[in-house]
Amino acid sequence: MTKTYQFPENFLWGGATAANQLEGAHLEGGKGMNLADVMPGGKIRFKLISQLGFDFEIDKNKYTYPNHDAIDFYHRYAEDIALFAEMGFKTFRLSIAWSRIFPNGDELEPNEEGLAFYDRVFDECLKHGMEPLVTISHYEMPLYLIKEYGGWRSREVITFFERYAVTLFNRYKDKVKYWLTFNEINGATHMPIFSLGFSPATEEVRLQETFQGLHHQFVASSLAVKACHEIIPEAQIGCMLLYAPVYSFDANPVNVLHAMKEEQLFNYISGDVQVRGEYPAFTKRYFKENNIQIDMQEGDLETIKQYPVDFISLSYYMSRTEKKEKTPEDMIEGNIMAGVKNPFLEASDWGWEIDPIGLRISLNQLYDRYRVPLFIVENGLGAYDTLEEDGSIIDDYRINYLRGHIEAMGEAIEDGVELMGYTPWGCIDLVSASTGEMSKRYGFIYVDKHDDGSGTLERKKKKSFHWYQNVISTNGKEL
Ligand code: BGP
Repeated sequence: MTKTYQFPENFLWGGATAANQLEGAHLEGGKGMNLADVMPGGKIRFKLISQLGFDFEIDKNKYTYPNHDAIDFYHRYAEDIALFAEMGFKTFRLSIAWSRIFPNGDELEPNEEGLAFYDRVFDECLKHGMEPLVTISHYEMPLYLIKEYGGWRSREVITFFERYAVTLFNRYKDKVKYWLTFNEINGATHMPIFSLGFSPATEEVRLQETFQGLHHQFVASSLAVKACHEIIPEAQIGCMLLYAPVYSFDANPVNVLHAMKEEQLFNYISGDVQVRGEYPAFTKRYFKENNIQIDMQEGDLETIKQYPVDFISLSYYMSRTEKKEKTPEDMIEGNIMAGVKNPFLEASDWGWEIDPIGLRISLNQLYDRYRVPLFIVENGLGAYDTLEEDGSIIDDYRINYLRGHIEAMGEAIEDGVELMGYTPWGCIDLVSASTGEMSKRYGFIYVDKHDDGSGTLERKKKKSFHWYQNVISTNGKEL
């Protein structure tokens, strides 16, 4: 007999997206250009994400820019939200494009047309009984802030971000009760350009500049938490971590220690600062040994201490395996967070190792360390889908992936973890962040749009649409 799992009565089932990956209409409604608008699609994208010294001075005629049109959610949001409602979503995670609200980023007054757009989107969600879960910043910093201020290198950006966040809280205080500050904030060490809006010029300055930029974001995030609690006392605001537990390749203590250090660096600095309100003890030695001197202003550490987040949200796609001495042949290819190949795991077509047990481990680790509620706001399988002649899409591989991860969540809840909800990534097919292409699909809803820009944009329900609908209506009892 298959086991059934007990999810809390008010569990927030839903799906997740980000503005730059689905809205399109990149120059409509008074929106300014942002980071995603200048990130080309295709193989070059993957290179640029992790490359040092990326300055956007590339030959623009050589590339495509799929984020410009994306899947046109800007005009089709009502149809899409109705489909989410049909699946039974209790919540819908989306982000606000900063440059729709402040086109350059440093203006004093917001763009009314941008604010009005999200009013319409939130009203549509609420009409269907769906709670909006809003990421304030998801890889879409206004380009002007990047070019004129150097992105999060600059301390001044804290003020602009705070103004932006306060504007959102005031405007949407009656509509939005769940907020997230920075998407995958800890990803900055692997994908600086996405998270920080700049990429350090050389290896020598990489760590110094990355942690300085992160420090600015930590302060900005705390100020957003403060403002959120003041303006919307009943709201909850969380941080967002890119979480991948780090396994040692074997039982050699040298490798175990190495994996532990990677785990500390990648998984715990951002969590400790935003939840415990302090830099973890190990950073003292790490910063010293790596010549990192964070320029802090008086009051920064107090601000961080005083305004921790209410909950932790995380993306979970894979685990990572590490050993101290490795050769290129040891590595798993295609993954942004390079690690060595784990012989026990299968990988997706993009080299992301599939590991549902790793999710249970992650949830236990996070809950043990922080004791605040957790929310999985991204998880899923990027895959090539085939549109059959009769118009159907039989995505059993996606169903199997999600089933395994939902079972792991059920186990973690039995372990004692407090889990608020689950919003699988890309609930409707959208532009991939790492490839900038459409062919890496995550959705329950297929969108007729292709890597070369062609397609009717028609939406079609995949097999997983009906499967997930049943998961939600049985509150996770039928998987
Ligand atoms: C996360 C990002 C998302 C998203 C997802 C899947 O890192 O927060 O924006 O795209 O990963 O990644 P990809 O689109 O590269 O498959």
